Amino acid sequence: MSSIKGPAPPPTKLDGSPLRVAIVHSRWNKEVIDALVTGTISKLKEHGVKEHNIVVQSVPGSYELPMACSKVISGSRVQAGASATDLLGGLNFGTSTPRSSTPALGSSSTAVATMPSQPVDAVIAIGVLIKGSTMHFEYICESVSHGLMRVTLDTGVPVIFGVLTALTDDQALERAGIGRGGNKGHNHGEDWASAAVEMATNSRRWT
Ligand code: DLZ
Repeated sequence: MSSIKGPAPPPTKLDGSPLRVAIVHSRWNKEVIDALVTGTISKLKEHGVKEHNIVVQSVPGSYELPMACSKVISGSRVQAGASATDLLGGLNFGTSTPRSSTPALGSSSTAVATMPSQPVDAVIAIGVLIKGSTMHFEYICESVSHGLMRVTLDTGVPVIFGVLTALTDDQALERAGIGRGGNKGHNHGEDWASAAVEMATNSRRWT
Protein backbone atom coordinates (compact mmCIF):
# COMPACT_ATOMS: atom_id res chain seq x y z
CA MET A 1 0.00 0.00 0.00
CA SER A 2 1.38 3.42 -0.90
CA SER A 3 1.94 6.02 1.79
CA ILE A 4 -0.42 8.96 2.33
CA LYS A 5 2.44 11.09 3.67
CA GLY A 6 4.14 14.01 1.93
CA PRO A 7 3.32 17.45 0.54
CA ALA A 8 0.51 17.98 -1.98
CA PRO A 9 1.48 20.03 -5.03
CA PRO A 10 1.18 23.84 -4.74
CA PRO A 11 -2.05 25.47 -6.03
CA THR A 12 -0.20 27.34 -8.79
CA LYS A 13 2.97 26.67 -10.78
CA LEU A 14 6.04 27.86 -8.91
CA ASP A 15 8.19 30.52 -10.56
CA GLY A 16 11.51 31.09 -8.82
CA SER A 17 13.01 33.30 -11.53
CA PRO A 18 12.74 36.61 -9.61
CA LEU A 19 13.84 35.12 -6.30
CA ARG A 20 17.04 35.13 -4.31
CA VAL A 21 17.43 32.18 -1.95
CA ALA A 22 20.07 31.45 0.68
CA ILE A 23 20.99 27.97 1.84
CA VAL A 24 22.60 27.80 5.27
CA HIS A 25 23.83 24.31 6.11
CA SER A 26 25.74 22.67 8.93
CA ARG A 27 28.77 20.47 8.33
CA TRP A 28 27.91 17.70 10.81
CA ASN A 29 27.07 14.37 9.13
CA LYS A 30 28.58 15.53 5.85
CA GLU A 31 27.53 12.69 3.55
CA VAL A 32 23.87 13.37 4.26
CA ILE A 33 24.30 17.14 4.23
CA ASP A 34 26.01 17.09 0.83
CA ALA A 35 23.16 15.06 -0.70
CA LEU A 36 20.53 17.34 0.80
CA VAL A 37 22.25 20.54 -0.33
CA THR A 38 22.74 19.17 -3.83
CA GLY A 39 19.07 18.10 -4.03
CA THR A 40 17.96 21.50 -2.78
CA ILE A 41 20.02 23.39 -5.34
CA SER A 42 18.86 21.18 -8.22
CA LYS A 43 15.20 21.69 -7.34
CA LEU A 44 15.64 25.46 -6.87
CA LYS A 45 17.08 25.64 -10.37
CA GLU A 46 14.24 23.46 -11.70
CA HIS A 47 11.85 26.07 -10.30
CA GLY A 48 13.72 28.77 -12.21
CA VAL A 49 15.86 30.27 -9.45
CA LYS A 50 18.97 31.61 -11.17
CA GLU A 51 22.28 30.17 -10.10
CA HIS A 52 23.70 33.57 -9.19
CA ASN A 53 20.71 34.09 -6.91
CA ILE A 54 21.49 31.01 -4.82
CA VAL A 55 23.80 31.82 -1.93
CA VAL A 56 25.34 29.04 0.15
CA GLN A 57 26.77 29.43 3.62
CA SER A 58 28.07 26.74 5.98
CA VAL A 59 28.24 26.63 9.77
CA PRO A 60 29.83 24.03 12.08
CA GLY A 61 26.70 22.37 13.45
CA SER A 62 22.93 22.67 13.49
CA TYR A 63 23.01 24.65 16.71
CA GLU A 64 24.59 27.51 14.76
CA LEU A 65 21.87 27.59 12.09
CA PRO A 66 19.47 30.14 13.67
CA MET A 67 22.15 32.75 14.23
CA ALA A 68 23.61 32.32 10.75
CA CYS A 69 20.14 32.55 9.15
CA SER A 70 19.48 35.71 11.09
CA LYS A 71 22.76 37.23 9.93
CA VAL A 72 22.23 36.19 6.33
CA ILE A 73 18.85 37.89 6.39
CA SER A 74 20.19 41.04 7.97
CA GLY A 75 22.93 41.08 5.37
CA SER A 76 25.68 41.13 7.95
CA ARG A 77 29.22 40.01 7.42
CA VAL A 78 29.50 36.25 7.52
CA GLN A 79 32.22 33.71 7.52
CA ALA A 80 32.08 32.08 4.12
CA GLY A 81 29.95 32.18 1.00
CA ALA A 82 29.61 30.00 -2.04
CA SER A 83 27.82 30.00 -5.33
CA ALA A 84 25.78 27.08 -6.51
CA THR A 85 28.35 26.53 -9.24
CA ASP A 86 31.09 26.05 -6.69
CA LEU A 87 29.00 23.66 -4.68
CA LEU A 88 27.84 21.47 -7.52
CA GLY A 89 31.24 21.50 -9.15
CA GLY A 90 32.92 19.41 -6.48
CA LEU A 91 31.35 20.64 -3.29
CA ASN A 92 33.79 23.49 -2.84
CA PHE A 93 33.13 26.98 -1.72
CA GLY A 94 34.62 30.44 -2.17
CA THR A 95 33.47 32.74 -4.93
CA SER A 96 36.56 34.81 -5.42
CA THR A 97 39.33 32.20 -5.49
CA PRO A 98 39.99 29.59 -8.19
CA ARG A 99 38.29 26.25 -7.53
CA SER A 100 41.58 24.39 -7.29
CA SER A 101 42.58 26.47 -4.26
CA THR A 102 39.25 26.50 -2.45
CA PRO A 103 38.80 24.29 0.59
CA ALA A 104 36.37 21.38 0.38
CA LEU A 105 32.99 21.73 2.00
CA GLY A 106 33.45 20.69 5.60
CA SER A 107 37.11 21.66 5.69
CA SER A 108 38.27 23.53 8.74
CA SER A 109 39.87 26.15 6.53
CA THR A 110 37.34 28.84 5.70
CA ALA A 111 37.39 31.89 3.50
CA VAL A 112 36.02 35.11 4.90
CA ALA A 113 33.55 36.70 2.57
CA THR A 114 30.85 39.27 2.84
CA MET A 115 27.36 38.20 1.89
CA PRO A 116 26.06 40.07 -1.10
CA SER A 117 24.00 42.99 0.06
CA GLN A 118 20.82 42.20 -1.88
CA PRO A 119 18.05 40.90 0.35
CA VAL A 120 17.15 37.23 0.26
CA ASP A 121 13.53 36.16 -0.29
CA ALA A 122 13.90 32.91 1.64
CA VAL A 123 16.47 30.97 3.60
CA ILE A 124 16.70 27.19 3.72
CA ALA A 125 18.36 25.96 6.92
CA ILE A 126 19.79 22.49 6.44
CA GLY A 127 21.12 20.32 9.24
CA VAL A 128 21.27 16.66 10.14
CA LEU A 129 20.87 15.68 13.76
CA ILE A 130 21.27 12.01 14.59
CA LYS A 131 20.40 10.77 18.05
CA GLY A 132 23.31 9.60 20.19
CA SER A 133 23.41 8.17 23.68
CA THR A 134 23.08 11.45 25.58
CA MET A 135 20.47 14.22 25.76
CA HIS A 136 22.47 16.41 23.32
CA PHE A 137 20.14 15.56 20.44
CA GLU A 138 17.01 16.64 22.31
CA TYR A 139 18.49 19.96 23.40
CA ILE A 140 19.81 20.85 19.95
CA CYS A 141 16.60 19.78 18.15
CA GLU A 142 14.49 21.88 20.45
CA SER A 143 16.62 25.02 20.36
CA VAL A 144 17.20 24.89 16.62
CA SER A 145 13.53 24.45 15.73
CA HIS A 146 12.48 27.26 18.08
CA GLY A 147 15.39 29.44 16.93
CA LEU A 148 14.56 29.07 13.25
CA MET A 149 10.89 29.82 13.83
CA ARG A 150 11.88 32.90 15.79
CA VAL A 151 14.05 34.15 12.92
CA THR A 152 11.14 33.65 10.52
CA LEU A 153 8.66 35.52 12.69
CA ASP A 154 11.06 38.27 13.72
CA THR A 155 12.21 39.04 10.18
CA GLY A 156 9.18 38.12 8.08
CA VAL A 157 11.49 36.19 5.75
CA PRO A 158 10.56 32.52 5.37
CA VAL A 159 13.14 30.24 6.93
CA ILE A 160 12.53 26.71 5.72
CA PHE A 161 13.05 23.97 8.32
CA GLY A 162 15.48 21.68 6.54
CA VAL A 163 16.70 19.94 9.64
CA LEU A 164 16.53 16.16 9.80
CA THR A 165 16.03 14.89 13.33
CA ALA A 166 16.80 11.22 12.83
CA LEU A 167 16.88 8.45 15.38
CA THR A 168 19.25 6.33 13.26
CA ASP A 169 21.82 6.76 10.48
CA ASP A 170 19.50 4.89 8.10
CA GLN A 171 16.63 7.32 8.73
CA ALA A 172 18.91 10.22 7.82
CA LEU A 173 20.31 8.53 4.70
CA GLU A 174 16.83 7.62 3.43
CA ARG A 175 15.60 11.20 3.88
CA ALA A 176 18.49 12.40 1.76
CA GLY A 177 17.74 9.91 -1.03
CA ILE A 178 20.92 7.91 -0.40
CA GLY A 179 19.53 5.08 1.71
CA ARG A 180 21.33 1.76 1.79
CA GLY A 181 19.97 -1.76 1.57
CA GLY A 182 17.53 -1.33 -1.32
CA ASN A 183 15.60 1.68 -0.06
CA LYS A 184 17.18 4.83 -1.38
CA GLY A 185 14.33 6.92 0.03
CA HIS A 186 13.57 10.47 -1.04
CA ASN A 187 15.71 13.59 -0.99
CA HIS A 188 13.87 16.02 1.29
CA GLY A 189 16.04 18.86 0.02
CA GLU A 190 13.79 18.92 -3.06
CA ASP A 191 10.71 19.54 -0.91
CA TRP A 192 12.52 22.28 1.03
CA ALA A 193 13.44 24.01 -2.23
CA SER A 194 9.79 23.94 -3.36
CA ALA A 195 8.63 25.22 0.03
CA ALA A 196 11.15 28.07 -0.18
CA VAL A 197 9.98 29.17 -3.62
CA GLU A 198 6.31 28.94 -2.64
CA MET A 199 6.73 30.80 0.65
CA ALA A 200 8.98 33.48 -0.86
CA THR A 201 6.38 34.05 -3.57
CA ASN A 202 3.55 34.16 -1.01
CA SER A 203 5.48 36.49 1.22
CA ARG A 204 6.01 38.94 -1.68
CA ARG A 205 2.26 38.85 -2.33
CA TRP A 206 1.28 39.17 1.31
CA THR A 207 3.30 42.34 2.00
C1 DLZ B 1 27.74 18.44 19.31
C2 DLZ B 1 26.88 17.92 18.22
C3 DLZ B 1 26.37 16.61 18.26
C4 DLZ B 1 26.67 15.69 19.39
N1 DLZ B 1 25.63 16.12 17.27
C5 DLZ B 1 25.33 16.91 16.22
C6 DLZ B 1 24.53 16.42 15.16
O1 DLZ B 1 24.11 15.25 15.10
N2 DLZ B 1 24.23 17.28 14.14
C7 DLZ B 1 24.67 18.58 14.12
O2 DLZ B 1 24.34 19.31 13.18
N3 DLZ B 1 25.44 19.04 15.11
C8 DLZ B 1 25.80 18.26 16.14
N4 DLZ B 1 26.58 18.74 17.15
C9 DLZ B 1 27.19 20.09 17.02
C10 DLZ B 1 26.30 21.23 17.51
O3 DLZ B 1 25.23 21.49 16.60
C11 DLZ B 1 27.13 22.54 17.63
O4 DLZ B 1 27.81 22.80 16.44
C12 DLZ B 1 28.14 22.48 18.76
O5 DLZ B 1 27.53 22.12 19.97
C13 DLZ B 1 28.81 23.86 18.94
O6 DLZ B 1 27.86 24.85 19.30
